[in-house]
Amino acid sequence: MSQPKHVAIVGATGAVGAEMIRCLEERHFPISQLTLLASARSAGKTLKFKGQDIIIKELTPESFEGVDIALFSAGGGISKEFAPYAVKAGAVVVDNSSAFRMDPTVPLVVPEVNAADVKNHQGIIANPNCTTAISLMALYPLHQAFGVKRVFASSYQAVSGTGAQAIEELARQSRAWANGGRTAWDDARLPESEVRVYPHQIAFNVLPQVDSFLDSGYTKEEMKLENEGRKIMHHPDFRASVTCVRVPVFRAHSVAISAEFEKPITVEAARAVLAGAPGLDVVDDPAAKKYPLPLDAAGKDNCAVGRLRMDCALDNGLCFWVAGDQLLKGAALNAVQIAECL
Ligand code: NAP
Ligand code: 3JN
Repeated sequence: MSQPKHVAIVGATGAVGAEMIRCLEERHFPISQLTLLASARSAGKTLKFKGQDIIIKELTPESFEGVDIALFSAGGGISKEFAPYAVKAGAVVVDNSSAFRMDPTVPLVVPEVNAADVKNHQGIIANPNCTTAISLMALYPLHQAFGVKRVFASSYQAVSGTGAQAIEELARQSRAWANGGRTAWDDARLPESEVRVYPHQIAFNVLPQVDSFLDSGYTKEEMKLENEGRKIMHHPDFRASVTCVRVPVFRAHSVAISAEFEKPITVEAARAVLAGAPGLDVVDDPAAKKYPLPLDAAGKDNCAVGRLRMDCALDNGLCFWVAGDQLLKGAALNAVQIAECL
């Protein structure tokens, strides 16, 4: 039985922070004290943990005295500035941002893939990008069996991936449309004043942009599967060409993947491998219209994979569709699982 820990959550009021509190509670993480940290805007407000009100404190360099494990989820800038204070105070940081992911001294971990890397930490362990984590839940077991060479993928990313303000944006735009007295089904454009978080209206639309563009034409988000996937799978030659798309879904990301493998693969052999993979459900009965849906994945710890079929354009290729709750496996749950490994 491990000693109860003093755990701090940085970004406790955010979409991910709220799920971290819930995961710690539901998984009975051994906690002696929970410190909730956010910006000055939230200081003094309370959040519930195990039925008790906990007062949120403003994040400062002194916030980490006596803290054993600090779960960071307040963006890369905050992680870069404050994680060193946490480490100096003796805490182990599990960071949700990209600030340290590609730092060779920082393990980047999906416990179902590379839990053993946790022990190499020097104070900071990074949580991968949500689309990467969800994709690897299905891709890694296939890689172990068949050796993945490269993937072509498109993501369908929920607005909660952008945080609390984007959830409100989709809800507000949907209400504005419904309350707008529209008579024609194709009259879906809302006034510019309704567009505040994304560069374009998200309700009744899809946006082929997640994060900012690089000189290559890909976005930063699109390169994470290749870069982070190489590190997590210990597979430096892995290649991924990805298009990330924001869709008007509240919660849970989906990814359509075409993967090319070294070894011959069949749908039956792939299904058998995926059926034995931890943290993954196979939902694949197209004749009965059963396949993974973000609505079904929302709120669930496990990711789901389906639509398995031979890829008709690749040698040794398999197409599949993965859905997973990006606030859970893509962020909070994965972070708490890493803390459990500690
Ligand atoms: P969010 O809902 O916008 O929440 C942001 C959190 O950061 C809030 O708790 C906020 O506190 C806090 N914060 C902002 N400025 C701060 C400051 N100066 N000092 C202390 N705390 C501050 O965002 P989110 O969706 O939870 O995501 C947070 C981060 O997690 C992202 O930036 C990303 O790096 C990572 N992440 C998110 C997802 C996802 O699916 N959403 C997935 C993977 C990784 P206040 O409420 O006081 O402003
Ligand atoms: O947009 C999404 O669906 C996921 C967003 C993730 C995110 C948002 C802001 C900054 C990240 C991330 O985890 O990769 C970051 C970051 O790079 O820290």
